[in-house]
Amino acid sequence: MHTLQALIFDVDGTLADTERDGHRIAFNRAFADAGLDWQWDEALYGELLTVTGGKERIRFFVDRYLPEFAQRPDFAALVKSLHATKTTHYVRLVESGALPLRPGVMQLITEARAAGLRMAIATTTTPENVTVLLRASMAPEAVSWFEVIGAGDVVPAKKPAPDIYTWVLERLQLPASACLALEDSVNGLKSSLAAGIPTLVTESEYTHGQDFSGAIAVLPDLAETRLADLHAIFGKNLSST
Ligand code: XBP
Ligand code: MG
Repeated sequence: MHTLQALIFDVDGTLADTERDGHRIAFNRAFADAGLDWQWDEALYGELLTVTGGKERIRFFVDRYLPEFAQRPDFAALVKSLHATKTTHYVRLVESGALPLRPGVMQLITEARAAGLRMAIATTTTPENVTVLLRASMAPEAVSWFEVIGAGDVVPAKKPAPDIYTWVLERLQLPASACLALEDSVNGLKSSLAAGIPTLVTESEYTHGQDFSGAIAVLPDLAETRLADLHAIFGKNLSST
């Protein structure tokens, strides 16, 4: 039995709604730069979000809609280069202030810091995307608030695999049951639960209505959630298991 010792945050959809107006736009700009007429509209992007990771998402799109394109001898290099350009566009978008934090996030993080609660990040997105978002939306030094940042390709199997959460837990040197994960998607929830971490879900624009069975709470956002509420939700879950 543990008291709550660390919060582990997902990034995309949890800290900020980054997908529709951030990642999606950046992918489309990278396709245009490469002279490709691919356009991921909002609905199509929702479908492509079933696969986490940008390079993985491009491959999934091609396999599904343009399978002959994947036969090109330079396909692997093209995916890599498209993704690098996409990251440049995404970083620029975040730096322009296009992606604010979701309601309640900053207040909760401020409270957690004041209380000395440990904080970490577990995400499938590229490390650069995380640092730029923290700096632009929280504070120039916000990266240092998070003891461990697990991101991108540090583990080969992305969410819903548990690997990124397990990687973070090892570095925090904490048991899963002493942590609370904050997630927004079914892929993220599967990942944190498979690592054994109690998880609170805040639904995001693309994940609303997904099956969040196994979460200890599902909320529309963190607007009304203070640190005391998280401790209460966490404690209630302990006593019921
Ligand atoms: C986030 C993602 C990411 C971004 C793209 O999932 O799926 O892949 O869409 O990031 P989660 P990159 O919130 O579950 O971690 O292009 O940098 O891979
Ligand atoms: Mg997410």
